[in-house]
Amino acid sequence: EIPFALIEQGFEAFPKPAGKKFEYGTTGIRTKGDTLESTCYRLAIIGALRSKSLNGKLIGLMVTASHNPEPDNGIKPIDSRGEMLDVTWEPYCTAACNAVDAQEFFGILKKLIHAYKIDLKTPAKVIYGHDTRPSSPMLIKAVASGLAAMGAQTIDAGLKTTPQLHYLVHAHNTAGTEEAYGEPTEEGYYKKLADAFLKLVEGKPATSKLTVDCANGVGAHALLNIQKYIPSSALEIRALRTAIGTKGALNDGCGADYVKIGQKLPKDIEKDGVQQGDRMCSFDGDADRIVFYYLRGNPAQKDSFRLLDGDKIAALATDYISELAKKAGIELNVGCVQTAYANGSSTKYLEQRVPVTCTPTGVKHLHRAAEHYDVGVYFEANGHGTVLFSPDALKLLSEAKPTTPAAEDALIQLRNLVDVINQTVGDAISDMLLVEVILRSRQWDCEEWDALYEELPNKMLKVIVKDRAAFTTEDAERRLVTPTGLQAKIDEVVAKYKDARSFVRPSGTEDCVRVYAETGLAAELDSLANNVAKLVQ
Ligand code: 16G
Ligand code: ZN
Repeated sequence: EIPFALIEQGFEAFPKPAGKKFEYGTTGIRTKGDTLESTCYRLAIIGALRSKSLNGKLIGLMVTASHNPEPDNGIKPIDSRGEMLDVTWEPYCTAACNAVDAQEFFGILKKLIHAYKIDLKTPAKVIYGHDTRPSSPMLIKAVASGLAAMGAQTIDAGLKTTPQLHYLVHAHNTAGTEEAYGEPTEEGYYKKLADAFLKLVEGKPATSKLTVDCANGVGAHALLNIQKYIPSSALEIRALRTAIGTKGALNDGCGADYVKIGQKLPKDIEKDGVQQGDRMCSFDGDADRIVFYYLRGNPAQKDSFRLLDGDKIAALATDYISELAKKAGIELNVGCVQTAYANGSSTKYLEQRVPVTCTPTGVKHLHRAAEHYDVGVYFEANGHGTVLFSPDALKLLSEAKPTTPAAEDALIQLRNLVDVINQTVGDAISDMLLVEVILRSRQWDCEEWDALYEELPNKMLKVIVKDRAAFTTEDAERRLVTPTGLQAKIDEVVAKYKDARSFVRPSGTEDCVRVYAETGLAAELDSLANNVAKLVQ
């Protein structure tokens, strides 16, 4: 039986803001933090049911709004293998969060229980964590209350990066099995990554120091901690924007999103003595994204800023892994997954080397597509991504019997790469180490990496519209289906520019529509972007 009476108490204690409509978006439900208590309470109950439906496996609930402004927050359920929640559950989540009274809410729960044949006697087990936002403690209370009403067994993971919570879910559920992913603790996470990293860079001369912008978020905490396991002789890190406790600082003028969208340095970073050639990177607010950058040539010049985004990381990783596999004498089908935001030059570069798939925006889509390859490298241009090794690939790697020392060395590198890469989701800390390993191994700095290909000039605009739901897309978001006739008009505009590409899609995380534009001629970029944006308004 479902404890309706108990649930109803919390339902009334965490009332839904009148008139507010919630929607399960790209990564769960995300909006202003002070409107989310009812949602957190209700998703906790659904989370408990999800765990029951998976035979009592641990599932996760992460309270975060990633790169969004500090007053925003969100809640993201994590499935039992550390991946995003099964998409067929999303409509139930949306409906549950919008239910106007307890009766409607119970009706939705009953439907869910029926649809997934959930045995209510199965125990539920849920782990929850949060980032550094001021609204997090209040929302965590609502989560805990929902789980208590369901009698779920809980683990309060406290302050965590999003990828750490994904790691913990997967590590808990595989503990003691053949696929054990790692010790299911935060320390275990640091140890696993650090051990693999140290093995990978052993004997390779250290390059220059790495400057890290932690977005004044939880990434600062994780970076500080992993440095306990990675001595500065192995990786010298200069951590900036680490003010976790400072009100209003999170993602403000810093972080991966600020750098990527603005194609510029974090605000005022010159004052920290950043110099030409310094290798720098930025995390986002929950440390599941990373972009790198440096200043090339005269720092006073506007175009000296050079971004090495998710696309460049994908190119770097794809080449490296393909080479290692070849050296190790192992047949691995390495493939790459991108979204429409991937720079045209990166797609061209990758397509000359490996199969490339394009999916809609959002990790859940990329992740699933990457599972179709032996080694699936997936990165969004914004810096969210990872590399997945399939069970078959892992088997090949563990059983291979290399015949030469060079092949053996390559094989060992590949095995350690699997461990340094967070296999559950994109992870700024893990991706940072991956990039450092590859650069070290090639004895490259940013300039050599940057030279893989030259990006086409590109730009993203945010357009506020009356109803973003009126915008629907097809072909992995590259074309609009509705509003009717709009795509034809966009095509007409784009045709007027050389080597141009542009598309329009509704944001899955903000109330706006995004316009992406890319052209062969930098001087025409603003004109293209503005003309497409005009069509949308
Ligand atoms: C979320 C997604 C990110 C995506 C972004 C797009 C995850 C974990 N995060 O942050 O991958 O690029 O949304 O936002 O899936 P948008 O729909 O507002 O453009
Ligand atoms: Zn994020």
